Amino acid sequence: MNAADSAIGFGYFPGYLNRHGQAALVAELRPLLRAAPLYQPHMPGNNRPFSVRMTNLGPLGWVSDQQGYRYQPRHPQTGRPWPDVPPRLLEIWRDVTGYGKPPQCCLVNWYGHAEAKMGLHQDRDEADLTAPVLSISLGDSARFRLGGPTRKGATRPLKLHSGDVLVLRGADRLAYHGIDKLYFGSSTLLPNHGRLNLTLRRVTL
Ligand code: MD3
Ligand code: FE
Repeated sequence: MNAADSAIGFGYFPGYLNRHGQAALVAELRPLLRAAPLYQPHMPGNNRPFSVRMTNLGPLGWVSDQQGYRYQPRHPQTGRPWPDVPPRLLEIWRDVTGYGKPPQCCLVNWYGHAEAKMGLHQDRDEADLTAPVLSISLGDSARFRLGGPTRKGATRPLKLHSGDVLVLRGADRLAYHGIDKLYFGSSTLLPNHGRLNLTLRRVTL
């Protein structure tokens, strides 16, 4: 499937990956998550821990700590460069976004317990806000909320299932969004349940 024609707004590709594709991707991710372990980030300012654990792939990883949000080339705990983005993910990026340049960051979010969520926020730590953002859901289903350009506006719920792909571009690139509910145990993809979300982004111009 090629989605380059949906040049603006948000694209939703339910079931983009079938069960086999999902399992193959998880198998590819396992050794990368051993090399760059999931860790618990903290909020800038109040230093509260995220309920989601994170790691990254690619030349630049998104991190959050008491100093702020930023992209950096190394894992904050191991000090090693992030593992490469696997070719299969670069292929999905090309296929779905049609964007000319490859992603520089694959943020891996791990929702490992029933209460894990992500509050309403914008993704705007990237210098290149014209590039699309692509998200892949694996494992348990979750309720995603997509709002508008301000925090106050109404939000639309969208239930994301394993294998679903979302692309945000154009005006929706700066839409407020979050995950307000995890349907823990709803998928059999991962042995101990939980949800993995992969978010691919361009960072620099
Ligand atoms: C809408 N992750 O990592 S992915 C994030 O499921 C993040 O873990 C959520 O929001 C998750 O920043 C949602 C869907 C998504 C990703 C990027 C977006 C939606 C977006 C960027 C702009 C607008
Ligand atoms: Fe986000």
